Amino acid sequence: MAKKSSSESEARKECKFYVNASVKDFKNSILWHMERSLARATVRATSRDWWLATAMAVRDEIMGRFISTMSRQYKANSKRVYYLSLEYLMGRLTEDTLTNSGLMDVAREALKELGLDFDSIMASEVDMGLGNGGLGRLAACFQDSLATLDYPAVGYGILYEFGLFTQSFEGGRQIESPDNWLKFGSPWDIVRPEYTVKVGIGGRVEGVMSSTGDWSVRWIPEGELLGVPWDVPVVGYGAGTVNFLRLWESRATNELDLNAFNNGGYTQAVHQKAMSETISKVLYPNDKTENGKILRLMQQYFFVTCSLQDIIRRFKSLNGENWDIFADKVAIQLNDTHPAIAVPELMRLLVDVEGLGWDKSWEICTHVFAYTNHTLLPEALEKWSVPFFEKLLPRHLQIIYEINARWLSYVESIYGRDSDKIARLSIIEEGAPKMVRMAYLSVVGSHSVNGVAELHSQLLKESVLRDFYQISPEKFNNKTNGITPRRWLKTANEGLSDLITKTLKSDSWPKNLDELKGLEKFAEDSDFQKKYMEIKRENKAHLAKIVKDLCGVDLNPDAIFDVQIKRLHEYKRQHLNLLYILTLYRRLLHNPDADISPRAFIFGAKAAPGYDLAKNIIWAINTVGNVINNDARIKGKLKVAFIPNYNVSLAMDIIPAADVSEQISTAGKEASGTGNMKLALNGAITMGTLDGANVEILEEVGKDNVFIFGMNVDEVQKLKAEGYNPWNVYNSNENLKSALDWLVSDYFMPGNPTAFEPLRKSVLDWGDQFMVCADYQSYCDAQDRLGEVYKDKARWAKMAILNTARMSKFSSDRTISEYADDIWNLEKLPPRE
Ligand code: CR6
Repeated sequence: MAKKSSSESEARKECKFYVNASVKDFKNSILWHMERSLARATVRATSRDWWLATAMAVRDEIMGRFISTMSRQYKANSKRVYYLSLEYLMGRLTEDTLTNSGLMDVAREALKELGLDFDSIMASEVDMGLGNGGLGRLAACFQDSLATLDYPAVGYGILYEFGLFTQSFEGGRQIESPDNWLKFGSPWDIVRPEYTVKVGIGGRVEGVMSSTGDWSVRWIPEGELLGVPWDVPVVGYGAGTVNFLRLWESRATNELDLNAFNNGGYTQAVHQKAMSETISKVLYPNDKTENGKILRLMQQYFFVTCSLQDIIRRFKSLNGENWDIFADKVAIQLNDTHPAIAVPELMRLLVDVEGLGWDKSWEICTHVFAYTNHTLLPEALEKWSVPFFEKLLPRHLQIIYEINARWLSYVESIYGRDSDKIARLSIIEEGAPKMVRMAYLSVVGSHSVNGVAELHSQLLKESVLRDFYQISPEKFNNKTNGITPRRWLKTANEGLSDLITKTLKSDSWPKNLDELKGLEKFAEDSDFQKKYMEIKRENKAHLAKIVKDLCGVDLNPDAIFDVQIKRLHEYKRQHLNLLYILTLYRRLLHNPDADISPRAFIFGAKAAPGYDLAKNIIWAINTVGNVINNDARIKGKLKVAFIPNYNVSLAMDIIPAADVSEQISTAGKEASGTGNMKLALNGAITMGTLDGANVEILEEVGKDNVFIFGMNVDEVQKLKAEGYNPWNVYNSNENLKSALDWLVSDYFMPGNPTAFEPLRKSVLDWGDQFMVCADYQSYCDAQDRLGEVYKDKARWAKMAILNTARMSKFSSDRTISEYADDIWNLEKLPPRE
């Protein structure tokens, strides 16, 4: 890109790009790949062919930067951070690479000269959806920031053959189908067979005597498989640094076990091979963790041992056996407890394989590891049964017991023989069966424990990890999540990006988001307001087309686009939103001329396939929506669209078009949220509870520029303690009663009035765990207020602009800088050119 430069303004900072290509060269490169890589005549080329050829052309441009980054980092022997995450929700890679390498305008022009429409060509790329939601997308944003800030980093994970399932609706109900994203390969994955590693599984532990008479322990695995690494380049903004994700694929050790084959065991040999290759087959589709599935534990161990072996190989190739400096060269961040098995695995590799003593190895571990917690929900705190461990990882179980014994004797040295305390702090939970508490293992094995927003980090210390905090308060810290402005503003919202660049007379804001503060002074400028809202309207019109296409629903771009996009979960309370929709609908039926601002309620959400209530909520929203959308009496003032198969690419179309951002979780339940940040950055006004990062969004934008409602954490806890009874609210609130009763009448589901009984029961008979009834009235009031405020166009525009202007705190560059300074002690290694 490297748009017009410093001449425009003294204040304007140069934003350097390290790759350059002319439109002509780029076009030739596309044509070259079309012929030589794809063996296609241009007249026959499909959109997918054009996308592939374009991806290959831009890939060519960044490969040099990729190699120079690796050799720079190798030569400097600098410390690196290794991010261990079971999920990466990358979305499409081509557009992002074009943005970050500065070739977006070049590629656009090149395709235009070839007579092609850039957007529809780019749409041929299948999303890389190797994650469930916020946690996986955060990992993706972090990779972008690490590279942009020139930090030496590798992201480790699994190359799932099937990403998060594809969602469709049949009669309004969710249907899942496999996401075979790799079916035709990906131009972004580069295989590195030379770094293949071996992974043991099962078996037994043996004591062995060394030649010097020392007694040691050895794990004799029963089976073995291979981890084959695939690298995905991660281009930083400006392409000064190109890091990579290294994703492991599981393979059988031998193509086929020839012995078994010769002995007539052909099917057994094939079966074994298939088993080994099952490990990296599919991403588990629960956004809060899966407990109890042995394959899941195998996935965790598989990617952890592959990654640690890779880290040790790299360390040794540069530093030999100088283990004293291991922690000066290596920082490992555990993204939730999913990679917690890394603690005993690194101990095993150091003690059993490298022959280091226990104490020395433990010191290394606790200097290297840091753990991020992403949720307080009890059902999401991972525990693995001891018998599982015994079967799958017998040596690791021993090591965990040893870690625990030492840890508990330390606890005893502080508190004496307080058996209650000891039971509470033990890594092993007593019971039948005994369980390994992975969060405790992570805390004990790490030097840093962080939450993902101020409130969440505070609650961690007060609740789930309270006992640990009392013993080691210095470990605990907060790192409020962030999002990359490259993808979530520059790429997703080109109209607004161009306006910002012109207004600030600077194109360096994607790398220095604080510059957006410069927009504040235009918040009341009517000319700027007009331009800003015109872009919003264009984005809404664009989304309306997509919605028409995918849902068959007509949305009016002048209506309020009220958006709730996130996983479907009771704590996120999509059903509270639905109750307001029902309330509004009822109001309109009573008075079709009521002066309300027309609203389009837009949802995007996948429910975990086994989560029945979440699916019931989807069905209810679709069913109610269908009735509302076809009711001529309300004159189109209300529309409901549930966009199927919500994913990163759809988010990039929805977010720039949103007026309202629904962040309505029960206070204390949403650790942070990151959609809230993306939406506010794009000028959507938050309708939210005082939960997660909403609290910090409020601090940044000011109370006049967000709608806050409902109980705060203290009030939630107080009401719970007093004995909350949702029936009391129901019986005393006519509107709530009517909405809930209406839902289970013949009106929405003729002949099947009990279809949504589970939803209704969950907020009444079953105790309303997430306090939907308790917050109902406050939510409706806030929504009504919002509808009134929207009528004042200038006021609304000012609010939206101030949201954009005041979001800089939530750049993932800020988050990553804090991790680097406070946790990893990591230095940047920028290119010298
Ligand atoms: N579901 C939190 O719920 C947070 C992200 C990223 C979550 C969400 O509030 O923003 O992590 N937690 O930190 C887990 O997945 C366990 C999420 O994505």
